[in-house]
Amino acid sequence: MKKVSLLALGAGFLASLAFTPEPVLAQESTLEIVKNRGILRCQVGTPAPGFYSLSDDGKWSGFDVENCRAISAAIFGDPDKIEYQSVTSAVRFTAMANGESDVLSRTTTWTLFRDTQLGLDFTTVNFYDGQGFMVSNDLGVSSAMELAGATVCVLTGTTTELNLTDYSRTNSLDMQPVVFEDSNVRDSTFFSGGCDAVTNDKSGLASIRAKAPDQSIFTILPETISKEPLGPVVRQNDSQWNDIVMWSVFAMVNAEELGISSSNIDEIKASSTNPEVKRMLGVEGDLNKGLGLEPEWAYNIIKMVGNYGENYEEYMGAKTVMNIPRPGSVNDLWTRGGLMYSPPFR
Ligand SMILES: N[C@@H](CCC(=O)N[C@@H](CS)C(=O)NCC(=O)O)C(=O)O
Repeated sequence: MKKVSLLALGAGFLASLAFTPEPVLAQESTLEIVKNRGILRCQVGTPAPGFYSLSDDGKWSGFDVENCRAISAAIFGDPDKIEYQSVTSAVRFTAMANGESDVLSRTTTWTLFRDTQLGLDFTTVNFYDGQGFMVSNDLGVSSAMELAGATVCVLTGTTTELNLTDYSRTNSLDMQPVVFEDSNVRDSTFFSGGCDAVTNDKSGLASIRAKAPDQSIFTILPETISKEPLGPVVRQNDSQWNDIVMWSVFAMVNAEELGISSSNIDEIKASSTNPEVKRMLGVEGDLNKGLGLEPEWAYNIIKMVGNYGENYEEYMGAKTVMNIPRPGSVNDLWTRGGLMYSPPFR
């Protein structure tokens, strides 16, 4: 009896396959979910100057926020169809894995473990960084190697925490981690002398210092103890969504390389004879098709959000509180000796 019903089930299943011409997707794609919702859920961190700041009237801005806005512009032709989700570093990957966030754009380092064991995919790098230490000038040290036995404020769930342990062990420094989940508490503890040093990505240290009541009393030490390639993250096994996020960043980088900015884009769109420019801005060809977006997706990003260099200068550059000069750095364009490089728009 049992055998028969199983066979019947099998036959029914085969029959249903025979009458189902289209392959059925196991689950809705992130693009469909986002389009149907009409809002992109973009995860940022606890407010940190430069990367993701929150104004008194509830507006987010910053270098990583511009990735969220670029993705929104690419999908909706509107950079502000976004629900920002601000969670601590410690729970950021859980909020991605359980489907709460569509994308994570928040100073997150691409590592092998994170890329392969958390159900996530790293898309690309939008800021190359490395970890350092910051101390109060009063401490009188000029090198991390002088921090033997020092207490060091550090955020949990970060590569920072792991690198600190590695560095201390490698150099027999016996550093004493003082671990926090909330970056505000880490920062206020450091400012009030609760730790000898604070450690983070060097851009993160600039961001912490920007929050200090008196910035002049702190120094970032010269050592860079790790590689921290930072970039947006998506859930794995959604290749089209991965492509949308990745190519949204590339559109900003490639625009800079081609000399297209938010202010000159309309003029260039109307007059350029460069085929790559025409393809990228949706004047010619159908590069948008595979992404499932409108032909103007990249035009909208550049027009509404700007190119990579514009955003760098606005949030990270020498004229900002972050004061991380770009010329000749790893975050400059490859054509000027840096690592920012977009694959071709063809
Ligand atoms: N890049 C590291 C560290 C990330 C990190 O600590 N970011 C700093 C940037 S200022 C921070 O304090 N973020 C606030 C937060 O994570 O809530 C990682 O991916 O683990």
